[in-house]
Order: sequence, then structure tokens, then C-alpha cells
Amino acid sequence: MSPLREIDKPAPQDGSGLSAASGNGTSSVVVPGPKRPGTTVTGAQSLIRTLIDSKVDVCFANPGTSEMHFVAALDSVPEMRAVLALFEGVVTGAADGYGRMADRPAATLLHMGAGFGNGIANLHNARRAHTPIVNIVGEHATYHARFDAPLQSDVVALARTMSKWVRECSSSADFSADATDAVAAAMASPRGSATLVMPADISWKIVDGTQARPRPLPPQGVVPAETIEAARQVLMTGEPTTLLIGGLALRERGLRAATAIAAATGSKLLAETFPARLERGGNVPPIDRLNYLGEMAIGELADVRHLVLVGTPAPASFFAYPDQVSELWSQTCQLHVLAGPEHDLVGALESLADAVSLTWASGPQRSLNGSGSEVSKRHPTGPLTAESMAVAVASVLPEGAVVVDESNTAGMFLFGATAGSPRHDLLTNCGGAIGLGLPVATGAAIGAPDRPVICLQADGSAMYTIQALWTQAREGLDVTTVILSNRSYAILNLELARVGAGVGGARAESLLQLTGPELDFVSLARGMGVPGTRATTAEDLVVQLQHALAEPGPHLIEAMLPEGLG
Ligand SMILES: Cc1ncc(C[n+]2csc(CCOP(=O)(O)OP(=O)(O)O)c2C)c(N)n1
Ligand SMILES: [Mg+2]
Repeated sequence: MSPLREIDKPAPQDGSGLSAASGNGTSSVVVPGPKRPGTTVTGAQSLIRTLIDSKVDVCFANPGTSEMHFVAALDSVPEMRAVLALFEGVVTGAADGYGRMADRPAATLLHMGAGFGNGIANLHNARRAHTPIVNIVGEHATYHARFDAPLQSDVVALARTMSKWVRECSSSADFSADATDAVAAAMASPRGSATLVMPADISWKIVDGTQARPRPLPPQGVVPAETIEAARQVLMTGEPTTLLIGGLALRERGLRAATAIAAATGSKLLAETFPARLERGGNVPPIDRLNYLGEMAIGELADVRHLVLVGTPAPASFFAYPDQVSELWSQTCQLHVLAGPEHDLVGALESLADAVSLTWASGPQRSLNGSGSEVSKRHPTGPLTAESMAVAVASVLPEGAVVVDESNTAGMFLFGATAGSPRHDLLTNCGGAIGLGLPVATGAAIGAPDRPVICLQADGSAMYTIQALWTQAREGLDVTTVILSNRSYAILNLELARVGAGVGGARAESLLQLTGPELDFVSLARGMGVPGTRATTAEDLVVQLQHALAEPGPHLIEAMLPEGLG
């Protein structure tokens, strides 16, 4: 009998084989037992089993022929939730959203270099967000590569561009250990993508049933006491000082410590412009974000003499502009790094808070549930504008919401409007590659299944990964998408002038408009199984949001805003 026939055997159901080795989501705590005589599996089964043991139990997938044994193996390891997405940019963006919310990696299943390439933009965004992801990328069988068949490409080279760790598996026997290494690499600080290239023959060869043990979570780097002391001294100078914080410092504990430091030392506190996940609203201490527009950010930092960086790089403008500096801090400002993304940011902030304030942990906690939340409950009326849209969203934002923000220009009032809202998390685009919103919302809904997800999605960016709606419908995900329809690449109209390229004639303008034909998002949504409605007034938007949030499953609202920059 050929090995191919052998692996077609149904998986044993009697507790001696793969299907019964663990169950209902608790599998990851099971320490794999010794090899049982006679237990053989395919490399792909071994891989998936190992991922489950390492708490990786969701796989966003878009497979091809080289991944067929992985696909077949899913039926013998039912603990793995496999989620089909219809474009690799959705696969990778969903893994990003999942990882941000679950704080552990999802797997992606991608088809060779071409599939990985399609997923790169959102892997880039995930890299900037420090999201843990384990990419499984199928590849031709090892002996087939020399024939240079049509899909042959340098997948390892592609993978390196977006991954902190890459390995091409060379033996089915090592596949399980490779998988544990990949998960450990993805979770090691700073977190990121680990990519395991899976040649087809490695996935179909039979191996014994021995699993590698999950690797312990590597500890985050501890910021040395001297660095904490140096930061304390800077903060005590009395000179204008700002703490700029990012990454995992933007969760509640980090924000509490940072707020205490600022209060005790009279320094200012700012969050990086595009947080991966900012916890806010309710009783979480509020924080402003450094402005996106370089000119404004330079103004914000103009008087700062010491900029203390916590988990975020020195701030630079998003792009270079003729005759403008790229750095956003002034020439008289000194930069100090308290901690980088490889460090335990919360630990560093809490140590620093201890050093500058004896009372911070027990001090009174600021509550936002006062006038702020009253303002945010006001339902707007009248024409739909960027401002009334923001007020409408704030007025219905439910407790515990996950807000995915790829609102671009139309979202300029959202951050302010939702400052007094109930507690929620804000997920933004850390890498600037558009087409992130819908996929990240999809993954976030799976990573945080009990929380409503609201995706504020600019129209142009929506069209990069619109297929995410189909996955939301198929998986029954609680995502409310608001398409911010301004029928334009509005930001690029602004950028045209900012880079000094002039106003732009009709031909330039035609590249920045989304008209002729106009996009019909309600029909697009319906065509993918998501109920869609169109809001043309602020009242419409409130009613439609309330309906969408009250009814389970995905919904889309096309918010008709003024064209262009409004
Ligand atoms: C992957 C990728 N391709 C292209 C761009 C360039 N780009 C930046 S913003 C933008 C248009 C955004 O339009 P929309 O999403 O409608 O937002 P609006 O500007 O209208 O607010 C484009 C094409 C990008 N940032 N990333
Ligand atoms: Mg637009």
C-alpha cells in the first residue's frame, strides 16, 4: 500500500489516536504523552496537533494544492477552528485582529510565495502592531522544486521581509518541533510573525505520533533599575517633559501607571499616533494621541525638552515633505528611551511610578462616567457629516465594544467623540497599508467572541479586502461595519497639496475619485450574505446602528458623507 493510501485511513475515534487526545479547548494544557506504538500520522496532522497543544487553535486559511494534506488533516483535529477567507489579505489581517484581542497567535494557511505575497500588506501592518502570528506557507514538494513549475518562487525570501522568524521545514519528523519553535518565536517579545514553510511532501509523509512539548513563554525583557532611575531623574528636572507611550503600555495597567507618573511629576502624557490596541473609555485613564499630521505633531512637541519613549520609536512624520524635517521633536529636545517593545512595558512603568510617587497605586482613580458619557449619549440630528457620524457612533457605543478604526479622513472627530464612551478597545492601522479594517474586525470578533465589534471603515480602503464580509457572514460574527462613503481617496487630495505637487488637474483628480461608477456597498454586502442599509442623515445612522448592534451577526451600514474632504 502506498503512503498516500495509508494516510487516507479515517482517524481513530477510540481515544488512542489524534481525534481523542484532547478536547473542547483545554487541549493546550495537556502535556503530550509518550509515543503510542502503532500511532502514525501525516506531517500535517502532527503540525496541527502541535499547534493545538501550543494554544494556537484558530487558523485563517486560503489553501491550494500544496496545502491539501493540511486541509485534509483538519478533520482529524477538530479542536482547530479553520476559517476560510477569500483573499490572503483577509487571512493575514484577520490573524492580526485575532492576535491583538486574544494575545496569542492565530495560524494562517497561505498558498506558496504567491499567496504569501497577497497577504504581505496586512502582515506588514501586523508587524508594526507587534501581533503574534504563525504563518504556515505551503510549498512544492522538496524534490519538485528543481523543475521550476509555474508556482515556484523564493518563498523564504518573501517571508523574511515580514517575519521575525522563518524556517523551511526539512523533515516530517521535525515538523512538530518546528511548530513549537514557531509559536515561541511569535510570542517572544517583541511579538511578531513566525513563518513556517511547509513543503508538500513534508506534510504528507507519515511520522510517528510523538508531539514536541509546547515551549514555555519566553519572559519579556526587564528594564534595568539604572534606566528607571535615569528616567526618574529626567522627570524630576522640572523641565517640560512628555512621556510618549505605545504598544502593550496602552492597556489599562500601563495607562494607570503612566498617568500616575505624569501626575506626580507634572509631565505630559501622549500615546503613539496609531495604537495596536488602546484600552479606553469608562474608568480607564484618558490619553491623547500624537497628531497624525506632522505640522500639528511638531506643534504639540515644540516646547518639550525631554521626550521619554516607552515602547514606541522616536516620532517621525508619516512621510517626508519637501523643505520639512522628518523628526517631530524639536532641536532642543532630548530623547530618552525608558523601554522598547522587547521589554515588559507595564513593569517598567509601574517601577517608574513607584519611584516617583508613593501613593499612586492607592490614589483616587479618575472616572469618566460623568459629563463625558452624558455628552456621548446625545443622538445627533440633521445632515450626515464627519462630525455627526462621530457623535452618532459615540451615542450608541456599547460597553465592551472593540472599535476597529480605518476611518481615515472621515474619522477625524471619532477619537474625541468617543473619549467619554463606555469602556472599549480601539484598534488602528499601525502600518499604514490600507485594507486592514474589515479583516482585522473579522479576526477581532473571533479573538474576542463575547464583545461587539464596530468597524469604522473608509470606502476606498474597504475595497482592498471587501471579501472579509463573506467570512463574517459565514462565521456569523458580531461585526457592525460602517462604511464612510465619501466617494474619494480624500486623504490623497490633501497629500497632493502637502507634498507640493500642486492642485492637480482633471487627470490627477480622476485617480483620487471613487466615482464613475459609484460603489454600492449595500449591494456588495448583500452579495456576500451581510444585511446592508444606507444612512443619509444622522438620525438614520443612529437607528441603523442601534438595530445592527441589537441583532446578532454581521451588518453593514453605508454612511453617505459629503464627497471628498467634506
Ligand atoms: C496598501 C496601500 N496602497 C495604497 C496606499 C495609498 N493610500 C493611502 S490613503 C489612500 C486612499 C484612502 O481612501 P479612503 O480609504 O477612502 O479614505 P479617505 O482618504 O477617503 O478618508 C491610498 C490609496 C496605502 N496607504 N496602502
Ligand atoms: Mg474615501
